[in-house]
Amino acid sequence: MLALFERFLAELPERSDRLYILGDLFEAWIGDDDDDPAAARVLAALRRASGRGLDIRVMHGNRDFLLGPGFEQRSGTRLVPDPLVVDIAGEPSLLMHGDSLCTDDQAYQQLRRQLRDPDWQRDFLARPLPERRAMARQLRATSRQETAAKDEAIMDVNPDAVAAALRRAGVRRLIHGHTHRPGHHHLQLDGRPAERIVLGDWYQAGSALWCDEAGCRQRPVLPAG
Ligand code: LP5
Repeated sequence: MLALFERFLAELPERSDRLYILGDLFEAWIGDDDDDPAAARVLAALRRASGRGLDIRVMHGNRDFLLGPGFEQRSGTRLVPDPLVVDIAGEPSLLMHGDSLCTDDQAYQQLRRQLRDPDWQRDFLARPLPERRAMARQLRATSRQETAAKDEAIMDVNPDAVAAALRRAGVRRLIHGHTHRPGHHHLQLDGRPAERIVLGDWYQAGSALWCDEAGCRQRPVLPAG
């Protein structure tokens, strides 16, 4: 997938206005001093693409919420807040990672509150790199076990949370990832049409959402050959 992502960035058309990466770019980001070789390749690919003039914005995901200013410097990209409202070809659109919409997954929401606590983050980042790496590996393993046992339904977004987020932002289009359930959902919000677009993951193949005046379309990013 790393090579596929490198090629995807290298082949992005010059006329692309902007690329938004809506979180979980990394399997686990343990601090801006991370010296993982795979992460270094991702950073280098981002730097090359931004060096060509591509404007790349990155949002925190539940696995890389510790991306900070050091990451921005090393990648040539800019971090953006979650949620973020942007104008996409004239349509105000709400961009989110998506994890905060999974309100039925209470065990995760409790973990999220802990991990986003600035005091906890300061304490974690003060630990030596190998210790942080071991803790992250342990948490990923726990997460894999837990998600395998959880009811699928509670790991999806909650419809009321979606409606509330759209209303708060005052928009009718939401784009998010996180749930690994790519799709394009048409819904009614206060008697008017709205849409929720869910990005795919990059496990078996890649995928990207292309938006212009005609709307948004998901396109697979496939290995060459
Ligand atoms: O990521 P994914 O898709 O597998 O599952 C998520 C939720 N899991 C997570 C955890 C991440 O996978 C791991 C993040 C690594 C970050 C590295 C930097 C910080 C290292 C911190 C080291 C302590 O987000 C999963 C959701 C799922 O999405 C669907 O929404 O269900 O949530 C869980 O699995 C959480 C469990 O239900 C509860 C886990 C309790 C763990 C207790 C460990 C205590 C450590 C607390 C430290 C304050």
